[in-house]
Amino acid sequence: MKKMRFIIFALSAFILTSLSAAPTILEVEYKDVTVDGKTVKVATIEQPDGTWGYYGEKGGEFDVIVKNKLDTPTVIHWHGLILPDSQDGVSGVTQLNPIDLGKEYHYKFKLVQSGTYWMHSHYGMQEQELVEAPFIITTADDKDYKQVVVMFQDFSFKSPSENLKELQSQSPKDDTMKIDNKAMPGMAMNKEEAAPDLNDVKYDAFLTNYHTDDNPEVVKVKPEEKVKLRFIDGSAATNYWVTLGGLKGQLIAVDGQSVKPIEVEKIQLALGQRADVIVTIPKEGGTYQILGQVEGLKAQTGIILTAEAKAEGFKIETEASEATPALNYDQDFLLHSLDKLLPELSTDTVRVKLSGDMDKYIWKINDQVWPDITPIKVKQNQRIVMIIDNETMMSHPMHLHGYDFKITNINGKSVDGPFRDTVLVQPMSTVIIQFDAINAGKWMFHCHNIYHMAAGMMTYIDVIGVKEN
Ligand SMILES: [Cu+2]
Repeated sequence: MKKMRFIIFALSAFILTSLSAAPTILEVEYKDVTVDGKTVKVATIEQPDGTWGYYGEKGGEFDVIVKNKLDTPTVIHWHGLILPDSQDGVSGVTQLNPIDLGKEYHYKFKLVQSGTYWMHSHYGMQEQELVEAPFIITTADDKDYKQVVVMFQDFSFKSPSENLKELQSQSPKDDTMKIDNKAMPGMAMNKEEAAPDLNDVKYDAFLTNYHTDDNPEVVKVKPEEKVKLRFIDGSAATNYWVTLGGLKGQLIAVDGQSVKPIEVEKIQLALGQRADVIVTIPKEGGTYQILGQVEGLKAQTGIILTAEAKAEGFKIETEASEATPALNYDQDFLLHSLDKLLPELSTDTVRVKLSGDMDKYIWKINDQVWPDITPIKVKQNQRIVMIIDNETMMSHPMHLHGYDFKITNINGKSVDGPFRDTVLVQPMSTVIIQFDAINAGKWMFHCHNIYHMAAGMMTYIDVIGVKEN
């Protein structure tokens, strides 16, 4: 009898664990969007029930099978996640091969963070083809808010390789041209005479959550409801100014990391970055356009929040009345992290120079061009102080895999800045970031502008494991 009871117990335990252990499926697949009356194929990452991306809880296990339903290989990177480098999804560096067409790959790691992250292809220039989705990790507090993801995307009818070819052929062919033309990207010149250079690619549209301005996503809200807007810049080469339709919001986190809340009506969001903003819908209800306006242009995209009963017929103007200025460092000066770096570590300083060769549209880190690089080697369990010098006329959203880093100095000014995984390094400027190199492994460090990355601006940091006694 005892034996029988044990068998039943063992069986039910087995059934329970196998139930809870069923991996989530994420399918990388094609999807249609209609832009200017033309319907074209882009890509997305969805669960079989249509959920876009992944939603998990802090402390839970990320146990996911990625199925490639595209007609090309792919590999998916979990942007901003702290994980073993074997799970980081970078083919040729941490994952031997990409996921071939029709094949799948099993990723597994513990969710030690919470907040707004995202996932995207780290294969070729597939981000421009919108192989991307949100990756949201909630905590118990999140039940107090209506959760709304707002991912900005840039869209081109041309393939990313056609766009890159155009950029390469537009480059100045001789030095005279370089000196005469102040607008040439990437050129070093005097700070006084230089205007920053924005937007290499001329896009056909800007989308939010795959929606165009004439058919925006409409989210129903209630009067007095608290809404957590989870902004993600999932664009391939576009930075945004985000506005809240006249609402005042509390900016509570950037790149998934909590900051001391500040009141905002407008925020800056660079490529790859995220921002969590809480807004409260007024008592009288109303309709609010939550917009991202492209840096340096009038073009805008966004979603609609409405408390109206009849939620139809909304449109977003494709252009604002005025062009925005370039992004700047103001926001990073205002933001302060709630977390601290570890106090007890010895430090190691790493210098990173960002430069460009505009004759050939080549972008470099420490004069090296991916894949011909020697990795930056550091020892595990040290505080890494990374001094990033941008010697070009374009800003570069520099992204480090597997770590959050703290911004500690901007152009010589010490700051108690936020933790981030992507920092927009402004033209002709210097930023110091610091991180505790706790996790050994190979961690990509690159510009998140897909064209700069494809044109060489990528390397990796090899955090070399130290054996514990
Ligand atoms: Cu760049």
